[in-house]
Amino acid sequence: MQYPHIPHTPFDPGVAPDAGARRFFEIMNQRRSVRYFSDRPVTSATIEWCVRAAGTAPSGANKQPWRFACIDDPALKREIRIAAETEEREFYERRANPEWLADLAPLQTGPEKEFLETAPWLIAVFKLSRTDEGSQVYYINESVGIAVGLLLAAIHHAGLCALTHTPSPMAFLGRILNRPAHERPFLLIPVGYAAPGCMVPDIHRKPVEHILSWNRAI
Ligand code: IYR
Repeated sequence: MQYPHIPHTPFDPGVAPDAGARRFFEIMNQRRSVRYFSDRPVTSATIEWCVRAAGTAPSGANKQPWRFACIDDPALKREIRIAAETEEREFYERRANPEWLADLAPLQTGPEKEFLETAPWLIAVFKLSRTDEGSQVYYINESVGIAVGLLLAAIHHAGLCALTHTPSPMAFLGRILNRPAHERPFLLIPVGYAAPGCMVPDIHRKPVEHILSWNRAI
């Protein structure tokens, strides 16, 4: 059986590949996770374009096993904050082991999650354990992880900031947001502008030699 195929249209960056790749790196290298948000509004159209970009991600058998629940309702944000802080308190006081807490020390995180109310938008990312029609999905974490990477790139490209937040466990998200059982919480991403004077930890990215290996390991 023949399935329809269409000609591929290459994307033309208008510059040489190395210049294009470098330009993108230089934009992405300015991205930082932010924990202090301004309440400055962001339009729903902006959020929609970012989600559309996320939805261009490749996925196992093109099942697109993701859903992005976008929340700007203050009462809902408050409810999510309260539930997340309950989990976070448990994490910081009991669940996290000393090594984990030591690793988090430079980030100065804690159970208080004010950003869940201050940021104009929360994007709750869900992974689908089945399609909406009930059929199988494949490589779910890989697929949704790639989609979130594109989402973060789009948010950054729009001049906005985000935080990949992982209150754990996140079952409360499905409950509060009324999501069906085949949608499993993946990440909670506040989106908006950084607060004026926002500080970020002085942490650094690994040099390329530490993340890139050519051919075989020596
Ligand atoms: N979910 C907690 C703890 C936390 C864990 C990791 I790994 C981080 O990189 C940052 C935080 C919290 O959000 O505070």
